[in-house]
Amino acid sequence: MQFKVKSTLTVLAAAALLVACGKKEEAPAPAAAPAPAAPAAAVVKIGHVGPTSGAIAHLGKDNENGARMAIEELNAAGVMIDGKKVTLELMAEDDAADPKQGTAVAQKLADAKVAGVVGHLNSGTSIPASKIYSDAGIPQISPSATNPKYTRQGFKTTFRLVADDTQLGGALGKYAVGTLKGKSIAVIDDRTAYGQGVAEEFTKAVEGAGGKVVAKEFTTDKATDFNSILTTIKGKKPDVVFFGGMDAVAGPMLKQMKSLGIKAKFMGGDGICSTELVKLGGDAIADDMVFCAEAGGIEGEGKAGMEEFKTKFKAKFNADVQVYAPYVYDSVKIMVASMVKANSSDPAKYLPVLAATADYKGVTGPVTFDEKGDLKGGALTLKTIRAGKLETLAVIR
Ligand code: ABU
Repeated sequence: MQFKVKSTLTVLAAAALLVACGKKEEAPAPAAAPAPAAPAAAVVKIGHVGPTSGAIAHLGKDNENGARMAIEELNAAGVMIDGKKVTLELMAEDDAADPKQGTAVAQKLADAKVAGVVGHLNSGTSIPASKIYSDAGIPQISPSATNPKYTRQGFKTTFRLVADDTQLGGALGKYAVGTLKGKSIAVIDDRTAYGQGVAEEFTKAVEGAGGKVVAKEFTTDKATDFNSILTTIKGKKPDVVFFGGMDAVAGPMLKQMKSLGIKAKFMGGDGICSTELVKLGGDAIADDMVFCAEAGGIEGEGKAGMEEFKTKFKAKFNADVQVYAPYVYDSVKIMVASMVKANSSDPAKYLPVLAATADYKGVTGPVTFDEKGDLKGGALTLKTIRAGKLETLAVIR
């Protein structure tokens, strides 16, 4: 009522003023009340790091797409933290699989105050980066780094969603001797934290199972010519060649083995267990010649969820999953679930909740972290290539 009286008086005064000025115009409408300010959208930044340039860019992009898919799904569903709807923002960075670039990018993410980081893809980048995240108190989940050291540095911020090289090398070594009946085995590694580590674990397991390592050679993760080491190996007549390294090197190595007439079985860890290896190796890969293991595995009812993930991924990115996109997807979702449960995206507040993750139902299987931040009861999936496709042979626990 008070407002009405005031308005009426104001309008009359304005009309009188207009008459006095000799203008005949309608009285102006009362000014509209300002709209209430929309609450500022809370943005939670999540970092992802992988090599999206260089020889294994296909793996880095696969991982990054896993993060993108999780974040888009979470934003579409709506994430509420502390009574507010938050928008998750992906800060995707490229470390080119290079340890120096890895630490530079980790510092960039720490300076940007990301709430958490999923990555890096490689052990050689994840390990040095983990110190930077630990110093900044930022939780980090690697979906693919398998060198045991990564989670054995005493950092409370470091988590891993896959099995490690002790499991990978150990299982593959036993398989080489026990199932493939390898008697003389050659071992090559690429001198990276992953390649050298998994090759050492494989060697220990071969020798423990009574097999003989007849040659130990090394190359680099950037090499393309293996003629010299393969010629040395050929002279030792191995029935199995193990390579600790990634698919981008394994593909050309397989082609050169074929050119040199080396007929041995070829084995490797998760770094070669990709869709891309089939293309890179081409016709140098015969059926049941290549054996590798993914550092995770699902059985039974969980398989349907994984197939659904792969179908959605293909429809969205027009690409098949290489290896670790589902592990990245789960890592992002576990991190955000911890924020929601802690009712805070402040790393100091949600870190204890993340560490206490128990029986989270992911597309990669149930996730429980142990006291080091490792996956409890991690599985492996042993695979071979048949008719140009990766085929699962067994899930090993
Ligand atoms: N685990 C294979 C690829 C990543 C890494 O550990 O370097």
